[in-house]
Amino acid sequence: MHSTTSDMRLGPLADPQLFNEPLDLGNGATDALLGYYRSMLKIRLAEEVVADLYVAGEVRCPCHLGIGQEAVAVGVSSALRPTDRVYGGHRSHSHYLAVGGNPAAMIAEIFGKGTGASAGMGGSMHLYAPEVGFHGSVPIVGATIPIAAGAALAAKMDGRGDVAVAYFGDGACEEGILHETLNMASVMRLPVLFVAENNLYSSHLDIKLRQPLDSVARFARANGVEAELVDGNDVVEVARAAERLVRASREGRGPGFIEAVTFRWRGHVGPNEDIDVGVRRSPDELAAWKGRDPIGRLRSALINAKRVAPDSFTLIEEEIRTELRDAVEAARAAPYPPEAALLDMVYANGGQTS
Ligand SMILES: Cc1ncc(C[n+]2csc(CCOP(=O)(O)OP(=O)(O)O)c2C)c(N)n1
Repeated sequence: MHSTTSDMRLGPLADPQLFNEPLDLGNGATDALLGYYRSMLKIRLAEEVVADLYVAGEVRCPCHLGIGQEAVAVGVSSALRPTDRVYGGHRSHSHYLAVGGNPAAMIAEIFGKGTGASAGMGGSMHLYAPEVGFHGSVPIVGATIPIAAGAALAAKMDGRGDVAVAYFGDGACEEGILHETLNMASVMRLPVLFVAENNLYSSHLDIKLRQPLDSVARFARANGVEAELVDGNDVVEVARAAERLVRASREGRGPGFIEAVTFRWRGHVGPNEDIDVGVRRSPDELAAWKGRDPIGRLRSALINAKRVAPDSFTLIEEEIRTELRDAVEAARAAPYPPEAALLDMVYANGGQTS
């Protein structure tokens, strides 16, 4: 944890020259740490594949890549189980994959194929894998925050200790719905974890131009919701915070809020690094943030501590690349959904209007 309850600024966490060192692994089990590594690398490589497909003109679906932000979803997901109810937004490949969403279904969805996670009807911003606890992502910024609270109410009524999770960005914190939901979740002691990925930008606007203070955890504290400000590029730290807050929710102690400070390496949307269009994003800033690479920092720590032989990393990467290659081939070969099915998933009655 990097803050006290009175802090309202990110302070050193927003400085990309800091926190570049290998992670402090503490007494974390090597198997679990290697699991985080595998999961983060799968997300990274899957998004690189998507970016390449876009550049090649093979897919045309708008894709918001979260390359650089992988540790947030992987750390949070380490505290979750498949009966929990996770919701994302427009930049949710990592949220879907980290709970075990099938990469092949995600890639097929981006191709618009019938085998996709939403039967090819939604694309990158409408992922869905309820069998692993991912109950959907929606492109309307902030839209899934109250839905997660509703799912948390249902979980509370079910009484089995399940929790809901809402992922959103710092930009979504400027919408009234976050504040209304925090208030209600706090009053009703709902088992919901709010996860704000503060990547310092909303589209192309620096948070300093949008908010008087740059730490969004202040909104949680104003509503009596326990909040932790963490280095979002430190998967161990994110996992520790998630574990603590999720446990509290499961035990009936109400909602929690994680503010994970991170940075996306690519543009707001699309495959390019948008160093030229941001108000303040410069090549130097991006290069510095790449030095705070969540995957590289875990890998170095595991190697330095002699917990994992370097060969193991090669093997993991090969396995993931093979899985992704197969996923792309399957997506290419899959059929588009039939035109007659266009309205099947829009209305509860299958498109019948009378
Ligand atoms: C209600 C609504 N307003 C505006 C948009 C356009 N829009 C899409 S993403 C985005 C930026 C969101 O920023 P943030 O919440 O910080 O998430 P990030 O993109 O940084 O992951 C905006 C303004 C939208 N999709 N929905």
